[in-house]
Amino acid sequence: MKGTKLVVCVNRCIGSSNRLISARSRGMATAAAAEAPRGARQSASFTLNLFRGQLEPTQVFPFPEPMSDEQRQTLAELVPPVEKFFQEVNDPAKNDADAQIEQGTLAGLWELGAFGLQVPTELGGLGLSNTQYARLVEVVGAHDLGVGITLGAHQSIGFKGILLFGNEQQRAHYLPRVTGGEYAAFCLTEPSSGSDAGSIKTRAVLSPDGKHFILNGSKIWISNGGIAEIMTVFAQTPVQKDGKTVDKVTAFIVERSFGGVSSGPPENKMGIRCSNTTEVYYEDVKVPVENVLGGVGNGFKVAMNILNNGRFGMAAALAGTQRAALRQAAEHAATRVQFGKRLCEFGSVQEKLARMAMLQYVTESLAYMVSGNMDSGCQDYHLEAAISKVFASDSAWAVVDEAIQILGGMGFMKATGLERVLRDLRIFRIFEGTNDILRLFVALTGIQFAGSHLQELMRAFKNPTAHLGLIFSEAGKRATRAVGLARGADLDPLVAPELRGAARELARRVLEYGACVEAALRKYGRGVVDEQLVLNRLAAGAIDAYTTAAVLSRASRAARLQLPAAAHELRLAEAWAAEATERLGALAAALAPGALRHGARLTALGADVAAAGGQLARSPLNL
Ligand code: MYA
Repeated sequence: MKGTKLVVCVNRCIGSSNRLISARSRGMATAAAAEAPRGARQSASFTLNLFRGQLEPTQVFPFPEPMSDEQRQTLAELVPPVEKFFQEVNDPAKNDADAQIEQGTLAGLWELGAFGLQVPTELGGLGLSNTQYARLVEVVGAHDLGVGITLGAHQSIGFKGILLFGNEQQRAHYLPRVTGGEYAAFCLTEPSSGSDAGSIKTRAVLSPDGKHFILNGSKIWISNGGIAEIMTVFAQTPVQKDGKTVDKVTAFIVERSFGGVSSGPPENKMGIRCSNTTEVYYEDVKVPVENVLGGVGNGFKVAMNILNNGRFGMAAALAGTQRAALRQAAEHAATRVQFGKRLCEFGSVQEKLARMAMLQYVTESLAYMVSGNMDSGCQDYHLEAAISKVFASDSAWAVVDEAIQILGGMGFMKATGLERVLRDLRIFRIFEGTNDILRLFVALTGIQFAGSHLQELMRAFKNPTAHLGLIFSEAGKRATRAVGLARGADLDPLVAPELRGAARELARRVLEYGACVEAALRKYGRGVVDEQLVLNRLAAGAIDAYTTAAVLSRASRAARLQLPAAAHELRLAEAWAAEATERLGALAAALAPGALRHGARLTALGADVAAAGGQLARSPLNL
């Protein structure tokens, strides 16, 4: 009976597309279900496996050490001049006030090679790995996020498609140019297409002679939009599918010099003011067919993979931002005297500093874990990269806000610089995939993965003699979980002795997490894609589990190598793990009917407010 019920719900659920929001999703789900792949996908991703209640340690333990001695040496030579440049040449306050970067600063950055960090040396770049790049980006993030976006929009997304998907000619033609002084931009977002990236309207149609695509449309909020000569542009193109002509997204390399490309004035923004953000218009732009990037009709995947590939950079930059803010707050707390004591002697200030240090430590651990995994050739890192972006941008906001709180009135003054950083930070929770969308993306992708494994189990039941191993292991897992005897994966050999308790707790919570996912699959079936409150809670759980594993791994490495701050790192990791696993322990209750009834109460209230166009309750004064 139990098995039958599971088959029904799994079949209902897993074939569904994980389209996130739009109404199109429901229509597409049926078609996708019919095409559901047979056989469950295997993955070494820590986060994907969480959704099956499985703690997969390979990408997390031991902490990645991807740099060769030579790479370490190169990095050691690069960091000091970049630090010096940002301390002595770049003026973040002036950049912010002028809403542009000083020409001398830009020239200096080109000179340093900062615009081509990961381009192979033979094509004019510095040829750095992701981990080396992360370290330099951390320096930029500690000093000037507006400059960071100019650099990042250029190389993290602007020409990244050419680096990742360009053919030999495209790479040879364009990469020397983007390292030699020509700016690049990534042009995806449109007035009616923000989070719903697949709904873009810009179109490109093949010319009658078949030599060009004729591109028409417009893009908004394009970083480097007014200065870029070379752009990765996404447009709908007609393609043949099952005998019909349908629109599919294609990526193009577009040069301003092709003609028909123009930009609006720089946007007047809350933060990252010195970075250039404009609209970009395309009017009958003739794009040579050779400039299709990644194949006609493959543009959506090209866009997603560029974004996946660059997200860890945001975590690295924001680890630097948090480190700098924490330093400022700690220095102030150590010197400012009130009520006859230094601020740092008050428990409430100590708690704030501790929390800020934990968030910075977690962010930094995520950045280097993802970059290290990518450098080791791992392909399945997109959920971890999304988590690193979400966690880093939420944490940086909290850390800089608390730094301002500790500095008090001083923190509110422009002279301290923190108000600028807070303004700069606000956009990080919005762009490169809003945190809200990325949380849904993590939850839905994970659920789909878990669903495919459950479906495989159900298939095994149809022919039990051929699949006894799978059936016994899964049945055993469920039975021990049901009677509370399951302990989860044994991480003892992988973590420092001081962290074994925390690691066992994590392993136990991961098992429970898998049970929560399975319960959601049983309860909602395919409808789970529309249960955003459930999805958000599952995403929060995945973030807690992954961040805990990351810090347990990093602190264990510190202990193993007897790093100077190892004892402190162990305590940071233990403290984070205690808080995060406690939240994980509360997940089942958060998904229980009572808690969800409260969620439903909130969604109903939200719908009322939206319908009324604001607060329904009048002022008690009724005036
Ligand atoms: S650039 C603009 C950023 N815009 C976005 O990020 C858009 C956000 N939207 C999306 O990501 C997608 O539309 C979502 C999917 C996720 C909502 N990896 O039906 P679907 C596959 C791989 O779910 P949708 C900016 O902000 C999926 O499996 N594959 O799609 C500049 C499916 O495949 P298949 C993925 O419901 C900021 C297919 O696609 C992914 O339409 C400047 C369709 O999926 C994925 N992630 O929505 C930053 N997602 O068909 C500067 C989906 O095979 C950089 N799929 O089943 C700063 C750097 C830091 C500083 C550096 C200093 C130097």
